This record gives sequence, C-alpha cells and structure tokens, in this order.
Amino acid sequence: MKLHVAPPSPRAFKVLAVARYLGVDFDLCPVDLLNGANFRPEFVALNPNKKMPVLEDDGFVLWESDAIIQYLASKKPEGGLLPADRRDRADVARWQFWQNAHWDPACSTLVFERLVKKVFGQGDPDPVQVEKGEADVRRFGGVLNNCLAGHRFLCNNTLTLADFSIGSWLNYADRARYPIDDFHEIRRWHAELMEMPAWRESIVAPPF
Ligand SMILES: N[C@@H](CCC(=O)N[C@@H](CS)C(=O)NCC(=O)O)C(=O)O
Repeated sequence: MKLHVAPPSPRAFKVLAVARYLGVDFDLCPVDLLNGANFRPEFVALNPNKKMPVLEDDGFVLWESDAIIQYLASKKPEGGLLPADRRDRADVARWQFWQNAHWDPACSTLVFERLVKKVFGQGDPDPVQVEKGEADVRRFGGVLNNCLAGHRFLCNNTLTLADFSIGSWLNYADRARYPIDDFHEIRRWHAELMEMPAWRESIVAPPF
C-alpha cells in the first residue's frame, strides 16, 4: 500500500496516524506541495483534484482523507475504529460528515491564514477570513466541547475514526491560535489522544 501525503497537514496526519494505530503496512510517498508535486501529471492521474492525501492499494486508488481512513479501518475490523453496531457506526459517520462540513473549513481557515500563507509566500493573514475562522471555531468548537462532556472519546468511551478525523486539527490549536481556551473538554480529550504512540509519531513539525 502507498500513502501519498504531505505529513505536516492534518489531513495527512489522520491517515498516517490511523494506519500506524492499526498496524497497516504502507510506503510513505511524500507529496512536495511547496514545489507543486500535486500538479505533476503522474499525481493528477491519481487525484484529478490535485490534492493529497491519496491511497493506492494494489491498483485501487482512493482520495479524500475521511474515505481513506474508513477504508483502512475496514481492512482491520479487529482494530475497532469502525464499530459494527449500526447506530454506533452512524454516529462515527455523523462526526466525519460534520468535520467535513464544519470543523475542517473552520480550523483550516485559521491554519491557512496564520501559518500556511507565510510558507507559500502568499502575504499576510486576511482579517476578514481570520474573523470568520475564529467565529466558526468558536461556534463548532462549542458543539464539540459539549458533546465531549461525560465521554472519554467522541463516540462515548470507545476510540473511533471520529477521534482521528476531528482531533487531527487540534494538533495546530496553539500554533494557529484557535479560540478554544474555555473549551476544557476539548483540551482534555486532545491530551488523551496525544498519549497514543501512533498519534505522537505522526505529528511532523511543519516548516513554519
Ligand atoms: N477534503 C480533502 C482535502 C484535501 C486537501 O485540501 N489537501 C490539501 C493539503 S492539506 C492539498 O493537497 N492542497 C493542494 C492544493 O490545493 O493545491 C481531504 O480531506 O482529503
């Protein structure tokens, strides 16, 4: 199996952390976004969106990080990241859809404006975008914080893909200055995720 990733990205992080947690064998194929590797024809043939991460498994090609981790979890059902019970599985799906619709756009706005733009020489943060990112992190972070109260993990007390999908963005909470100081449940939960070797091992210092 090949995982085409730019490891500092939270979307790459979740794929690497899930693969390592499950003990899936893979070759890490770095995608050098800074030098436009994602625009080369051989990469575009894998993902016409010109975005990483991409998984290749014996001729099967898959893009979209949340679909990739679903695939990894279904290859190793004994890892327990994708529950068998219909309602528990729907709960995981709900959080993954939520993260794609709300959490990823909110967090990635702050990561992009405050960190990525510098690396790509795209100028200063746009205050309008920063304000929107902060408002969205506050709004959706409040939902996340409340739902974590009384639970060890997002879907009750069992670690699932939902924790990887959503927790991946928390690795940048301090650097990108998410306004989550009052969200103690989020901090408590992320601290526990950070205790997993697969989690810590997958955090790659970004070039900023
Ligand atoms: N929804 C996609 C988003 C993938 C994505 O936006 N990847 C970014 C890096 S984090 C990328 O490859 N950007 C390159 C570009 O857009 O040129 C996923 O979760 O896999």
